[in-house]
Formats: sequence, C-alpha cells, structure tokens
Amino acid sequence: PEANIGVVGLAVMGANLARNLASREGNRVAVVNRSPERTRTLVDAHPEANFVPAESMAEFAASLTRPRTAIIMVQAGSATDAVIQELAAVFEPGDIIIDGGNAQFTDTIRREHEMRQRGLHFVGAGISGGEEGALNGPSIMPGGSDEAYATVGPIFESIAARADDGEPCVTHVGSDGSGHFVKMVHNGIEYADMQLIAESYDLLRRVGGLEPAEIADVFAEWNTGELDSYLIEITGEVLKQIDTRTGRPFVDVVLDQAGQKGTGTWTVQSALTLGTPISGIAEAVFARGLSSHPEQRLSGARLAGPSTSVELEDRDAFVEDVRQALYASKIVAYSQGFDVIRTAARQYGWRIDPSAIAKIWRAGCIIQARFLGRIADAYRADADLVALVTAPFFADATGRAQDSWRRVVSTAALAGVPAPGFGSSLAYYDGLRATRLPAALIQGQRDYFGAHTYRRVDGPGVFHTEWSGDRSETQISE
Ligand code: NBP
Repeated sequence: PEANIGVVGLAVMGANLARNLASREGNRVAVVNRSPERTRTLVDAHPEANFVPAESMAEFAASLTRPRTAIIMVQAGSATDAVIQELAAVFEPGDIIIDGGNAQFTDTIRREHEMRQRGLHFVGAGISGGEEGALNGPSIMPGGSDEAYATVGPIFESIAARADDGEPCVTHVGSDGSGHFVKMVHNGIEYADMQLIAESYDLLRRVGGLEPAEIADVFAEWNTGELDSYLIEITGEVLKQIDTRTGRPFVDVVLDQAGQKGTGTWTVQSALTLGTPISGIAEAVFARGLSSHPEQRLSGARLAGPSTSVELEDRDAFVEDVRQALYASKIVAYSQGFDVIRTAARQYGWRIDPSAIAKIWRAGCIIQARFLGRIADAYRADADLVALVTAPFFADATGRAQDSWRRVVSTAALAGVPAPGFGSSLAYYDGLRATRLPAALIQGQRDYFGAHTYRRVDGPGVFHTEWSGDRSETQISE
C-alpha cells in the first residue's frame, strides 16, 4: 500500500478534490471510478499529481495504508449507497468511509449506523464551493465520530479554504448526519441570499430605472462595505456581461426560470418537520418554483397591476434604501438558518457550536461573506443566543436599517414588483418584535371549532369555553 487517502468518483468534483489532496505535502492519493476511462483520463492529464490509479475496488483498497480512508464523490442517492456497499466489502474494521457528496442528512444517519455495525467509520462531509472550491480549497462540514475525525481532520485541514486570519474552513460539526445537515442549511441560506440579491436588482431596475451595467457598479460599491461577499461580487460580474451574439445585457437573454437541485427544498422540509420558521429560505425556494411555471405565468400576465406608477423623488436615496433592506433581510435569513441548525442539534443530539459553523463559512463556500465573522463573534459571546437577529450587533444593524427596509417593501408593493424575500423577512422581524400576536385569536378559533383549549395571560391552567352552549369557561387541567 502506498496511498494515505483515496477518492471514489472522478467526475468534476471528485477529480478536483483528488488533485487538491495530491497537491498537499505528505499526501499520496489513490483514485477509482466506476468507468475506468475517467480514471485514465485524470491520471494522464495530471502526471504531477502522482496518483495511484485502481480499476477495481479490491485494487483500490489494497493501495491504501491503514486505517484506509476514502472519500466518495459520486451522485447523491442510490449511487452513493452502491459505492458504500462496494467499499464496505473490501474495507476492514477501523477503516474510514467519507461521503463528500450532497447526501440527505437522514441517509447519512442511516449509513453511519449501518457502517458502525460493521466496525467501519462513516463520515458524512458537506463540501461547499463547487468545482473551484474542490480544487483550490472548499469549506468542509464533516460529521462523524471523534475517532474518525482524529484521522480525517488533519487531511481536511490541509485542503480546506483559509479564512483571512489563516484558519482552515473545516470543523468537526458533530456526530453522524450533522455535517450534511449543516451543508444543507448552507445551501438554503444560499438560496435566500441569491433571492434577496435578485430582488434588489429587480427593484433597482424596475423602480430605480437603472441599467444592468449601472447596477453592476452599485453592487461593486456595495461589495466594499458590510455586504462584502462572494455572491454580491459575482452578481456584479454577471450584470456587466454583454451577450456576444446580440450585444444585449447577458441577463436579458437568459430565460427567467431558475433551476434547483433539491437542497433548498430539503432545508425547508426539515424546518417544517422541526417546526422552525425559516420563511426567507422558504420564499426563495418558492420564488424559484414560481419562475419555472411558464404556463401559470403566461395566464397570470393578464392580471391587473397597480393603477399608478411609483415616482422616485431621490434615486440615490432609493438605492441606499435597497442596500439597507438587503442587509437587514440577509441578517434575518442567516438568523433563521442558524435557528434551524440549533433546533436540529437538539432534536438529533448533535453538539454543534454555531460560532464554529459561522467561521468555516468565511471562505471557500458560496455564502462566504465578511459578516460571517460578526456571526461567529455573536455566538462566541453568547452560545445560547435564541435568535441571531437579537444579538447586540445585529439588533443594532436591523434597527438602523428598518426605516429603509419598510420603505422598500411598501414601494415594491405599490410598484407591483414582487419582493417576497424582503417582505417575509420584515414580517418575521416584526413578528419577533411583537409583544402581542394575533395567535391569541387563532387559539380562540381553535377552541371554538375543535375544543383545542387555550391558556390565559393571567394565570396557570388549561381552559375551554362552551362555545355552543352558555359560553362559560371550564378549567380542563392545571
Ligand atoms: P455527479 O453528481 O455528476 O456524479 C457523477 C459520478 O458518479 C461519476 O463518477 C459516476 O461514475 C458516478 N456514479 C454514478 Br452517476 N452512479 C454510480 C454508481 N451506481 N456506482 C458508482 N459510481 C457511480 O458528479 P459531481 O458533479 O462531480 O458531484 C459529485 C458529488 O458532489 C454529488 O453528490 C454532488 O451533489 C456533490 N457536489 C457537487 C457540487 C458541484 O458544484 N457540482 C458541489 C458540491 C457538492 P461514471 O463516471 O462511471 O458515470
């Protein structure tokens, strides 16, 4: 045996991760792929990597030093299960199987359990950053046993992205499915972030009257301040792009139907199951859904819009309002994302440090942003923070932004420009702020039609009112 780490699955992600591993001091990388042509192509194209190629799982296992450590990078779902079974058949107790794909965290919990029964370690590692990240340094979110992490931690640290302070963007998230859960929520937050940026663009264009190239400049400017992030940066680049075929702005020749691969939906499904409101992320997933229903949109195009148009008094002030609305809504999206991570941690028995998660998202991943450092600070100062938005720094930021935020949401409504991300984030903020919610009335309705009972504000006990009788109140229990 000569390789200390192996990669199974050599499509774009696996090939790039294998090259990243091979470029680090002390690593020798074994590679294998279902169709051997892919292995040969990679090995031939990258002699500098000094790969140890294998054409079968048995050969792959024989090329690895103990404990054998292999990262699977194949299509999520049944392909991953198939490869795990093949590896388990040739690996021995104490060996480590890592799934670096975008697995459902519930699959990871099941797989970890199955492998543990066979004496094998199973690590579900979320890897973010796309092809580029895999090659040059991703953000890595591994979940698994402490014993497995002792071996895989240093390997991950060697290939992970580095934050500005030099810290590698990897941490032992927790046990079994925790890494894939956190990666899933990362993607959910990514959906929200993208939707909010898209709403900003739409408002600047349709209400502010700015051209794509001008909006690109606005984003470039925003990227020098508190919104500094990878997504803001690339949005500016996309808006600057001119279509070579037509000479029109690139954004105008792209079909306006947003695709999705499922992690946003999974995040919302998990949050629904856990009863945690992540309305910003949900609106982002639904907005992509609405965009990709052309027949509904075609018939909807007949619906009436506002009877008067919105005239801006001060365009620069509107641009600044949109910036503030974007920042405040983004804070809400991250607050909701961390909320669902904390709820899941309680539900599944994971010990997750939210501060460590914020830190490993500072580089390498799609949502990397300057303000993640602030999130890390907030959770370091108070690990039991019930809602990120209420931490002093973020309460102050949203407080300062709220007037702008309200103007933008109302302007969008008056202009007939959809801004579901902005609107729902503001509603969440106001919901959190409210000292009284109309939930009291809902309790009354529930008690009326279903005898679901209610509690009172002025003392303990559970009560029911005889709605169909004399409307007297009965105490049901203490
Ligand atoms: P794909 O998701 O396109 O999967 C292709 C790989 O899966 C090939 O190596 C293919 O082998 C292998 N495979 C399949 Br399909 N079925 C198999 C089976 N039954 N047994 C063995 N191997 C099988 O590759 P990718 O885009 O590189 O992504 C890899 C993983 O990383 C996925 O889970 C993805 O969700 C995740 N991810 C991707 C990105 C991204 O930006 N693309 C980012 C983050 C995470 P073959 O060559 O023989 O067909």
